[in-house]
Amino acid sequence: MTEQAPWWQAATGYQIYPRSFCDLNGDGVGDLQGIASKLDYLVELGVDFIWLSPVYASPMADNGYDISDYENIAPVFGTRADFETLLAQASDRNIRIVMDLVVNHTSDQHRWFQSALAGVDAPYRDYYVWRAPAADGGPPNALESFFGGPAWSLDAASGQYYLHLFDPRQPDLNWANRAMRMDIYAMMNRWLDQGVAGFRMDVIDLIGKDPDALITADGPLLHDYLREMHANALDGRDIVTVGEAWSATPDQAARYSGPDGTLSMVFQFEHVTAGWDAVKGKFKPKPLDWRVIKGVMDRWQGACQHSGWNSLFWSNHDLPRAVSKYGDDGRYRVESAKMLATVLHCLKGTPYVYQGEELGMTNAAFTRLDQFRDVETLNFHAILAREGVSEAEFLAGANANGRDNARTPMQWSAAPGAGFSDSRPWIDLAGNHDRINAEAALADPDSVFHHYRVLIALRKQLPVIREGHYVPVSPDSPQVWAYLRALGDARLLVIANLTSDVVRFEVPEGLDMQGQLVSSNYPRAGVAQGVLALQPFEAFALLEDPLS
Ligand code: TEU
Repeated sequence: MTEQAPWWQAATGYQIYPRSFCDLNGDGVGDLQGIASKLDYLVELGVDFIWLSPVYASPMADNGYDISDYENIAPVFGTRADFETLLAQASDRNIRIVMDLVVNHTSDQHRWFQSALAGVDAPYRDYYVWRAPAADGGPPNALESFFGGPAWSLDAASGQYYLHLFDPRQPDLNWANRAMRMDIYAMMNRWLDQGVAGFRMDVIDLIGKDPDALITADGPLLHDYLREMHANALDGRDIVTVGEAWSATPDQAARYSGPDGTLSMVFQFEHVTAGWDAVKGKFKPKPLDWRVIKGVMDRWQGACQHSGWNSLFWSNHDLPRAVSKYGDDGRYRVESAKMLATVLHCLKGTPYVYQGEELGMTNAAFTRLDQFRDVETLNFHAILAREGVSEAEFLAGANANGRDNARTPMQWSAAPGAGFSDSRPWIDLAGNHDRINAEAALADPDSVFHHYRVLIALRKQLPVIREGHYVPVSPDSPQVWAYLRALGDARLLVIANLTSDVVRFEVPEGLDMQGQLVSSNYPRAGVAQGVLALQPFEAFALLEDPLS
């Protein structure tokens, strides 16, 4: 890494969904003290920063992504003092904390919105997006919420509709209002001045929306606002920022994270939405097509080869568990979880490990609708049921792609409550912590955990991983993902069998390498020559570096 490279280009992030991580105060919901009690576990894993999903005051309509007070901590998670203790104890361990910035919308319980409800001339009224009804008295236009249904709700007192691209309890902020923007920047600075190491920016590509033109993502003023945010809160600080941008495409990468960009990187989701039914969306998932996924990754690696920076992730709190979605959560759970880790962590960019992914935690496979907690899932169940989707069909979709899959309690041990809580948890356990848990993983040198630990360390050790050129080797294969990373004389060849079959793969001319196996999930001699018989979900990384 050249000396001026920012710290986060050699770093690995770890996402914590606080309500599901560790409950120390016995209420069945994770808390800040619980997170602090697990910092040494994160030190062992080797991660460099935590992306902490929202812990601000919130009525929890969307589990904290509906903020009612940006300055204070939700009592269910603890106190401001608990946060400051966590920050200090993480810092003592060289772990930075990045907070979740949710500024596309607030909770409807935020004082700004409550004040705005007083009338059309109320203070803060213009901090939100209000429109007169359409001629027929209905919503102003056909904008739909991402959680289903209209994106407009009527405020009967004023006869106006307000915009909410998510739940009606999450009114969109009006980014055209300069005073609102300045209040947001001031809030950001207060958290950064306290030592927060940056922000993950919730649906940041929506803040430039033009609702009258039916434009939500990537709106005309998006990058104007981001430049203003950068100038007023981010510039000159040694922080990391990652914008959640579901609309982002490779050709936009440089606008976000290039030399004239405003963010360190974005979370793009083309590899996620490629698996959704074009009409019925995520609850009607399509069969996995690795050629599409590899194509997305190839394009993003190419787009950020020389400028801009990639985030790298399989899962987060909104997505199904990686091993269930992209691997095999049955017979080959361990092998496929390791394979997914290898192919992701040898790419160029900053990897993010979602809590439990390092254990190979799986989807929940709930059998009853009353086990689901997610507002998006429950909203869509009501909508799709009205459209005739059967309970069984919806359950299958929710168990395949629903957000609750990632929100089952972290599995710390084989104890009855998985070591997550001594009380009944807010959401059911996934039901397999007897064999999938951190305690067992730490004790097993061949566990998924230790495979992640080695990969995370490799990123710090090998410049070819941090900086190397990315060359796809098997772009057209539906079964194998092979790629080369090259930096100077150093080469890293990554070959992965994406299937549960034994697959024969012919190593292309010029890539028959002698070298050192730096990562593998099967015993294999350290060469890659001729035709290889790749075992189910076999993946390895072979380093050839005359200097090593
Ligand atoms: O998610 C944005 C978002 O669009 C996703 O919720 C997406 O619509 C859905 O998961 C697709 O299935 C962010 C947060 O990550 C999410 O948890 C919040 O619910 C949402 O914004 C609103 O803040």
